[in-house]
Amino acid sequence: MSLYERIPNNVDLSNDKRLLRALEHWLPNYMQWWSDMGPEGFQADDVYLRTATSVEPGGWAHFDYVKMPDYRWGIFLAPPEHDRLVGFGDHMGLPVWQEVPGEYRNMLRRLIVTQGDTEPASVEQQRLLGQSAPSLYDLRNLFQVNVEEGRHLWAMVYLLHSYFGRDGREESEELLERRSGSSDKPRILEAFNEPIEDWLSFYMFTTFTDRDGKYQLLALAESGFDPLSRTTRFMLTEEAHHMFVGESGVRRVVRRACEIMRETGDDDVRRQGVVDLPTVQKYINLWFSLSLDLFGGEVSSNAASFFSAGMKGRAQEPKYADHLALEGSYAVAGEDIPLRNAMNEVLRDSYIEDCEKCLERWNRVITEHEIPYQLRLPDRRFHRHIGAYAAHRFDPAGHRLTVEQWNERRDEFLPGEKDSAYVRNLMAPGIPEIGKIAHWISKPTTGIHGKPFEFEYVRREQ
Ligand code: BYC
Ligand code: FE
Ligand code: FE
Repeated sequence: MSLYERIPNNVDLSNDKRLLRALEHWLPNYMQWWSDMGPEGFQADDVYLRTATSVEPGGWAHFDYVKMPDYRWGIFLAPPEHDRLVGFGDHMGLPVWQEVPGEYRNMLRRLIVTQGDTEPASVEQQRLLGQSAPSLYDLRNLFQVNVEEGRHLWAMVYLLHSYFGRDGREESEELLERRSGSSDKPRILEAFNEPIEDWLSFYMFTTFTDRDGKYQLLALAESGFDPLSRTTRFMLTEEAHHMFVGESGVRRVVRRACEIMRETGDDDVRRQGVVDLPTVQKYINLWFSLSLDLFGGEVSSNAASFFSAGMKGRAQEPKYADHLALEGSYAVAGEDIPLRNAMNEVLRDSYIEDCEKCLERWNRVITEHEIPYQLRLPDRRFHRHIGAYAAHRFDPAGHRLTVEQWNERRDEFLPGEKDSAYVRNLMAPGIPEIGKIAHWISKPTTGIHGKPFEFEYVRREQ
């Protein structure tokens, strides 16, 4: 079997000479990148992973032990929709594009590269976490997320290779050259240069930042460039698990804190070796605000151009009544902005609404334990670096602070050095033993793919 026959796909790869030639160059560099920047210390272990092998609803995933470097990263597009028409913007009602429209080439390339850049960035951010995993179940979930983000990079590289010629090949190489957190060649978007050094950050990232992924992918799934729409639609099926890992991870941390509070009656549960709820709140403040920045400026002519061109819509565009968005306005930072220019804010609003639901589910756990504490999302103005609120300081309730007040109170709102050190020490080293779990987190209610929690999700190399 040739290397290329091992790539699961539904794009007729074996007959696509152009794509094969491009991949021939790129694949060894990808493997080198994975070995340098992928999960550190576990590359020789057998991991119980799901692999996408088709796009059949319900039947696309295959579960088995695999060593991560042997993972079969594949190329999948959701099935075509017959006679699909552009659903919004200036070309509304015309047939969708199967090739890149010349006038929008740069715009599309930029959207695809920005999307693609986040995928390997997240793997880089998470590469040391394996060493402090609270259980084999969590370790496996981390690696599942990592290999799928790797596949999401493939999805964008497929588009670049197939539709953007030499530029696309160059961009694909650069996607492997930028590095999260590097001062030289950083990743494009800010949240993807932030370190993720402990599991609470990982669960927050997969809750809030992967959820930005969901909303950006939903917006791109509406694209009139059909190959982009079809790739992102399939990526969304994988994204659900990433957000599950995050939301259930935070919930288990919260549950454990509540249990220990009830059991010991100690209101300073750090003394009892778990994460106290005020610290959970600070991590929410950090990762929610970093993720809000990922939607771009509130008022954006880029966003208006993406929409007009029919390249990037709103999440679930068919839900809206007016797909031209030429009339009407949107209230942004106290001003009415022409709707097309407010598309980033419209998407951010859908996202915030979704995040609120997570918070409700976490708070339910606290309420069940009859503890008088509630977690909340900080105001959208809090700790922003992009857009209308970036120039000023705000507290989590959205009240304006002076720079002095902010400096003085920062560690009330965001994890400070002491908080991060506490969380890091609490979690290290990890507990990679069958059926065992760290003290600071509760067990998941179910295992993976019908297996019990006590399953050997990662078989350590002897
Ligand atoms: N950081 O008009 P503006 C995921 C730049 S996550 C740094 O306000 P625009 C995943 C912007 O580039 C989903 N720079 O924003 C999750 C522009 O630069 P120029 C990722 C930023 O262009 C977890 C300037 O500021 N996908 O998949 O409307 C794990 C003014 O821009 C940032 C996408 O993002 C920032 N946060 O929107 C793994 C979809 N924000 O023109 C994966 C593709 C803005 O002055 N990207 N800038 O040089 C887009 O749709 C848009 O590029 C953005 C920004 C929404 C990101
Ligand atoms: Fe992704
Ligand atoms: Fe993801």
